[in-house]
Amino acid sequence: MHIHWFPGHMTKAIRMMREEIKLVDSVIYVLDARAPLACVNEAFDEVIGSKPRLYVLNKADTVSRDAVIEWVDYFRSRGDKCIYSNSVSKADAGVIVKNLVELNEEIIERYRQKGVAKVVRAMVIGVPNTGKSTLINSLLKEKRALTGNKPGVTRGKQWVAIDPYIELLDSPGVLYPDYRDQTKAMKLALIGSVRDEVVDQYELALDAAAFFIAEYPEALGERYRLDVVPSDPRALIETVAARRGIVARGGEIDYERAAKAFIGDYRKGYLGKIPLEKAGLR
Ligand SMILES: Nc1nc2c(ncn2[C@@H]2O[C@H](COP(=O)(O)OP(=O)(O)O)[C@@H](O)[C@H]2O)c(=O)[nH]1
Ligand SMILES: [Mg+2]
Repeated sequence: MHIHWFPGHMTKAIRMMREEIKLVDSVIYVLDARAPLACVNEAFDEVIGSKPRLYVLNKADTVSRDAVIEWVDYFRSRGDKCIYSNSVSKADAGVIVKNLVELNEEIIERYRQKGVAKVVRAMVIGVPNTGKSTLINSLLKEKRALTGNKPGVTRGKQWVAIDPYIELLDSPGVLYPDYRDQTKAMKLALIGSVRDEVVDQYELALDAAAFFIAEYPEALGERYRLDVVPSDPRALIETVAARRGIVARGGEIDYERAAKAFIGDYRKGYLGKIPLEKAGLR
């Protein structure tokens, strides 16, 4: 598979971020818990500079508790602040707010000494589809931020006050320009951070199949009721097609549809809580 995708609006988005970062005290850096390192956009480091950042491993419900805790430990061992969240539920909202306040403790205290209650402003950043808007929504009493399961739903500036003293700035997802690392690109495509329209779905399914055959054959065996899991990615896609009755006119296998079904199975969690990256084992 080969993905080359860095459309102009992504470059523009980075430029916009450089301006908007000036308006905030800190950053909430949202990563997909299934592939946290693939979600790291090196271009963000320069944008964030020395502003305090809180990493949030979002979609924590899509991997095992152990896997997400290992990632939290990994980031903390680097000296970074890191928590995890399932933003679809509101269960982790309290932890996020508490950590955001802690992240800004110094500046809050500085203002307090001057007798001023500081309004903390944070920018929520991350590659597309990591759940930035959903996370902001989860902190709100009422739904307001726009969300969608497609990269690029968030456009323009969106300030959201979650209480009188905390304001969050949503941002459009920005992908990094570096597609030399095609493994990273494959993971980003699988978690929906690269638009499906620009990725060959069959090629993506083959890469994903090769990965799952090597790392999680039991999960495949269970999902598709197989005594023997094919060692060949193409054969696995054919098995998926057979199990789902996916045939084109004339009785041929519809590879494109089978590929999409397979990718969909992963995204919907039907293959199980499978991380694409494990801390310490990448
Ligand atoms: N399972 C799960 N899905 C989530 C979570 N957070 C967001 N999503 C889903 O991920 C998709 C993208 O979310 P969105 O907030 O639009 O992502 P954004 O592009 O980063 O703003 C939506 O379908 C959300 O419902 C989460 O914690 N767990
Ligand atoms: Mg969004």
